[in-house]
Order: sequence, then structure tokens, then C-alpha cells
Amino acid sequence: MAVADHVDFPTFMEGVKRRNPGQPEFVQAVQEVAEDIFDFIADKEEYHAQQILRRIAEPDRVVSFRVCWEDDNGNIRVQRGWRVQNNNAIGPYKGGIRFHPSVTESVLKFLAFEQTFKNALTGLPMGGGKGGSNFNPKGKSVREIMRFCQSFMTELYRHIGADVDVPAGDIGVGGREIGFMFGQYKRITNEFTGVLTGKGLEWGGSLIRTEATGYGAVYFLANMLAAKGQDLVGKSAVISGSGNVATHAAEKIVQLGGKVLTLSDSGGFIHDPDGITQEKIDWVKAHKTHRRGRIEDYCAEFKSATFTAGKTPWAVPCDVVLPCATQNELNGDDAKMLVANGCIAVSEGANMPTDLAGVHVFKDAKIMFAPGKAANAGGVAVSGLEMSQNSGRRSWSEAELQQMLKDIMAGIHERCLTYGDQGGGYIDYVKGANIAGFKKVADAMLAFGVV
Ligand code: NDP
Ligand code: 2IT
Repeated sequence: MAVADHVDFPTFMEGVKRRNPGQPEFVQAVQEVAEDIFDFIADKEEYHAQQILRRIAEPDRVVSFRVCWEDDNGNIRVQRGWRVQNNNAIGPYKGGIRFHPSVTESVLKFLAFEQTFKNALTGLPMGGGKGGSNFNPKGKSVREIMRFCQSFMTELYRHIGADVDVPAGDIGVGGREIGFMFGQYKRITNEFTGVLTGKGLEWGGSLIRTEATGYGAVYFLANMLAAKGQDLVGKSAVISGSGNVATHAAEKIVQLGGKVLTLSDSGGFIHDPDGITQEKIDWVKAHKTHRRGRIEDYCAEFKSATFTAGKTPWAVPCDVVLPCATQNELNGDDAKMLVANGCIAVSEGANMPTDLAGVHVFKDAKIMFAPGKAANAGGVAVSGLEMSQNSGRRSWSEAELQQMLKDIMAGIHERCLTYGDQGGGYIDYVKGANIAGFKKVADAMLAFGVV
């Protein structure tokens, strides 16, 4: 058999850019992974011959559809919905649904691509997918959100299923939206199956799914620190975001003896030098999730804090950082400032919050830097456990699930060490996560032949 041509890294990236015009987030996510994979596969002929990376970087399918709904004033509104099914080599497509005005096909393709490696890292049998819409839930009534969710599911239902593709929540989609979508799925199909995760406890949901992403990101951080003989006691933490991931990350930092200095939203950040305690976190949860308020209102409630409008919190000196809001919220200059201010570890609760320049700054500075695909995998891991509970028609106790989450995060940390340990005490977690995630999916694809 003839030896296949080896495409080099620049030529590969040129092709990705050419085939995905106007999709910068997707190209960025592919580049971050490809930088590590090209080294790894340099001497592995089969991965080249079978074009494995090229195939993982081409979604199995992208479904795009119109979503019409009627607002409270009787106006007809039109949004676009998508489901990106990136890869199902190791299990049914799995990944969240995002409702935010910034959602584009590029954003969902990057998220579905990242999800493929993340899900592989959990050790559970889940492929990678992501969906969503440019619908903006802000300022909408509960009835409007219900009608939108129902209309979205009226198209999505034909593309998903408990053994096909299992969506969950993400930005703008929490338990309430999952409820509306599950209700519509059940109504259309007349089936009660585990087609979505993040469900309510009364109707097939799992304990600790809500907390799992933020808690998991802190467990991963604790694992990185423990590998250096350190822990979180007395460490100061800067956190961005004030949604599901950020508030639960803050909660776990406090439980493990750290001090949380900041939270943020799209309006700016609050800095509370006295520390954001559990009582204050509870207030933020109620204010942001139930009252749909702004983070700046924190300062009227807790006088020790200040609000800075229109800025991210990276200038606040700290020991550890958890970016938990959105993609590309931390750039190269921010990363340089954090390193200069003495930050020793970063654990990404959000997906791709650090841009490529920032990733290179953290790698060059050799600080502990956990990419989202490793650090925030706790959420989808507990989603995987919810799927198991649904198909087994059983439920595990909170204590069992807490332990499983800890074990899964420790397992991901171990998998990162396999390819990430660079010697001399430096662990490149980005490289470790990329290669371990890739290898599992790639080896499954090799088994299936050219499909
Ligand atoms: P939420 O909707 O609960 O909260 C999102 C938070 O991020 C809010 O504080 C929001 O501010 C802020 N935010 C969102 N978009 C922007 C933006 N463009 N600029 C500035 N701030 C923004 O979402 P989650 O907490 O669930 O998700 C946060 C991140 O974590 C996302 O990257 C998501 O993909 C990732 N993630 C989530 C998981 C989960 O289980 N939920 C699992 C793994 C990763 P505002 O209120 O002003 O909009
Ligand atoms: O980015 C993510 O991992 C999620 N939004 C959670 C996905 C899931 O299926 O639980």
C-alpha cells in the first residue's frame, strides 16, 4: 500500500480556514488542539493515512432550522436554531444547548468540537455535540421563554434521542428551560426517555448535576495544586461570571478554605476584598437566577464591594483564577498581567475562555493551566451518570454521586499527566488533555474504517 502524504500543520490549518470561512471561533478551537496533535501523530502513520484529525474537525452534521414564536404583544419573532453533531465514535452525541444573542454556527461548531475531547476525557461513553439559538432570554417573560423552548423542540426532536443525541443546558439554559423542552419532547413523541439531562429530580434528573461543573472545576484545581504539594486553604481566587458555573465554583472554593474576591457578568465585575462568603453566594444565585438581576446590585447589598463597569476582573491580584463566563474573555495581555501579579494556577470553568495568545502566555510561564475540556468536564460527566440512571431506571444517592464526581475529576487529571508531564516539574495540561481526548476518539474511529 502506498504511504499517504503527510499534510503539515500550516497546510492543515490553511485548509481548515478555507473550508470554514467567517468561523473564527471554530478555527481557533481546531488550532489549539492541532498544535498538540501534530507532534503526537508525527510518527503514527495510521492516524495520517486515515485522516483522523481532519475527520474529527469536520462535524458529522450541522442541522440548522427556523424557530418562530409569538411574543406577549402578539408579534411574530423568528430565530435560528442549530444542533451540531460533531462525532459519535465513542457514544451518542452529548452536549449542551446555549441561548444567547452571540450564538452563531461558528460558536456551536467550536463547542461541539471541544465537547468531543472533553467527553472522551471523562471516561464515559459519550460523543460530542452542541446546540442552541441566537434567542436572547434577557427581558423575556416566562411564557415567552416557554413558547420559544416549545417551538425550538418542535424541530429539534427529530434529530435527538436517548441513544442518538442527548442535549443539556449551557449559557441561558437551566433547569426551567430543560423542563419546557422535555415537556414538549414528551408531548410530541409520547415517550418518557432520558433524551435530555439536567432534568428536575422529580422527573429523571440527577442529584448534583446543577453543582457539578463548578465543583468539578475546583476539584481539578485542587488536583493540580496537590500534585505540587499545595491546597486551596488561604488562597485568593478571582472568578468571572455569576451564573451556574461561577457560583458553584465560588461555593466549592469557600468550602475548601479559599477566599473568593470577584464575580462578574456582561455589565462588569464586583470586587469584594472581604471575600464572597456562602451567604453572599446564595444572594448572588437568587439575584441572578431567580430575579434575573445584575451583578452590580451586589454593592448595594454588601458595602465592602466595588463595581467596575465594562471590565473583566483579571487585574485583581490573586493566587488562582477561574474564568467561568464565556469564550475569549481572557486575552494575551490579561494572561501576562495575571502571571506578573503572581497567579499560580488557572482552571477554566467556561469553554475556551482564554484566547490563543493567552494560552501561549500561560504555557510559556509554565503555570498550572487547566483547559476547559479537562477542568469543566464535571458537568457533562454527571450528565453521563444521569443517562446511566435513566437507562437503568434507578438513582444514586448524593454521597455516591459526590464521590463519583471527585473520582472522575481525579481520573481526568491522571489522563492529562500521561501525555502532559514534560519533566522538571512542569505539566502541560493543554497538551495532556488534547492528546488523551484525541487518542480515545481516534482509536475508536480506526476500528470503524472509513465511514
Ligand atoms: P449561565 O447562563 O448560568 O451564566 C453565564 C454567565 O456568564 C453570566 O454571568 C453571564 O452574564 C456571563 N456571560 C455570558 N455571556 C457573556 C458575554 N458574552 N460577556 C460577558 N459575560 C457573559 O451559564 P453557565 O454558567 O452554565 O455557563 C458559563 C460557561 O461555562 C460557558 O462557557 C459554558 O459553555 C460553560 N460550561 C457550562 C456547563 C454547565 O453545565 N452549565 C458545563 C461546562 C461548561 P449575564 O448574566 O450578564 O449574561
Ligand atoms: O459545555 C458543557 O460541557 C455543557 N454545557 C454540559 C453538557 C452536558 O451535556 O451536560
